[in-house]
Amino acid sequence: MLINIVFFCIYNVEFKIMPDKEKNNKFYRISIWAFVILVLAVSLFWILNASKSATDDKIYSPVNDIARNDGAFKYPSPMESDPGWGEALFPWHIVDGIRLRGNYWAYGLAFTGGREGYEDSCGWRQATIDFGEPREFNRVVIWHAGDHVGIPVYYLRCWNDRLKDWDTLLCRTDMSSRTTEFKAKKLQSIPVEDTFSTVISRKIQYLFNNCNADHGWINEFEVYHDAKGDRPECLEVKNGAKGK
Ligand SMILES: [Ca+2]
Repeated sequence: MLINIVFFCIYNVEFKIMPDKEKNNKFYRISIWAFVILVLAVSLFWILNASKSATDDKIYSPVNDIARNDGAFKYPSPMESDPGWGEALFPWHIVDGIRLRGNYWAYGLAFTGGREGYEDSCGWRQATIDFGEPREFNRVVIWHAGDHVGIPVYYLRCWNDRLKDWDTLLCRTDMSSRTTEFKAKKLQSIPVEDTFSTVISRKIQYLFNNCNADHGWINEFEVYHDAKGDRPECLEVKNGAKGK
């Protein structure tokens, strides 16, 4: 619009009274300046939007996510999780604090099996976070790669060090219906949130069965300890998960 106005003014004020050669030179100069202005405007728009995206907190896990590990520490560790499949076989990606795959196809932890029997028959699969020491927690948010939120049944379990076995925190069979709103938006990464009574444990495990489902693919595994009366509600409401 601005460029059009500039062209119009110059043409009407000066252009009509110039000789042909001077007109051509003027036209080329204006064209070059218009092109430069256009490039600068597009670049500025791109930079501003890139900057806005880079600072968008929704892309990253918050600092109170106790499972988050930027690679500087041995724990929390995701290495007890089942092996990944295909190109998305990186357990550390599920605790790196990045919720979205972005432009990287080979991102997150994808599991074997599933409806198509990738590399293995379908069945029970798990992702485990080992904190390295007992931690208090009462909420989990798992960010699933786009269309991998149709898992028919899953458990959240915590490690019981005294019994040397897993305690079941909850079992859910409604992941698909709870994520309808997110699926309709065709989001790259879809959160599934669960709340439960506060426990103290060294490990948390997401155990699921991928028969009659996509194979399962996690972008991020977040764990929180919300203080009483200080629980964020946005995801909880959207997912319809009231917890215990
Ligand atoms: Ca991640």
